[in-house]
Amino acid sequence: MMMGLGGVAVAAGLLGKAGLAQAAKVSAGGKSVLIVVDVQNCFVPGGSLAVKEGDQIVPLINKLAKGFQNVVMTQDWHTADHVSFASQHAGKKPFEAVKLPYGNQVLWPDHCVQGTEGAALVKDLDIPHAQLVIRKGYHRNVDSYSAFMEADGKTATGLGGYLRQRGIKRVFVVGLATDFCVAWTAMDARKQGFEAYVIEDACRGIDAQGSLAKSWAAMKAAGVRRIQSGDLA
Ligand code: VGL
Ligand code: ZN
Repeated sequence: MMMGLGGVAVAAGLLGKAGLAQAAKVSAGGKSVLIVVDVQNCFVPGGSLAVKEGDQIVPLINKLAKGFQNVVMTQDWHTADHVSFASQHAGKKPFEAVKLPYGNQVLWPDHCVQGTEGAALVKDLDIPHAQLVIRKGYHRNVDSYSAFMEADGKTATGLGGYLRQRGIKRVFVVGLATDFCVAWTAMDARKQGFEAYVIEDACRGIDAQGSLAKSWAAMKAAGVRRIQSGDLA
């Protein structure tokens, strides 16, 4: 049978529906947690590392959170002289990369410095039942995009143990930025044996040099499920 572009589109559509039907069966029950990643002033318009439309996801996240008994929030929480800041590397500009002992590190504008207004959670975030706020990236010499594991790949934040001890099996991730902290958190959730879902429309990406598409490919390969908020039961 010949299959033109139209056929491919239909097949893709069917696949999309199958994924949707499966996802719709997945509810945010007691064994699930919503992880709200880095919805902080620095990452929304007006902030030092602003993610385009980063503020627009806040009402949706508030609404989604009402459907979860278990909610964890994260805060990027750097020292003022953090190694991920371009300002700490002579001659380097934000969005360039350097090699560090643990691997490649993209350099960023100064952001989310411990105790500053920029590091505070966005004030319109309205999730009073959130149970844990996990801070990450507080070691001067190591970044931590993931809420589970620092960028050295061996220093745990403790979140995996916390979730396991509470009987959590399924992790839903929303927030900022899709291609960095959301992606790394979701992939590490898989590595630690959790089911992982990223709710795409409740995230926004930085998309530096194709990083958004790359991150979705990496997440797919890691077994992370890409869903939309409307796919939730
Ligand atoms: C993030 C870059 C640097 C994030 C944090 O939250 O995605 N991105 N620090
Ligand atoms: Zn950071």
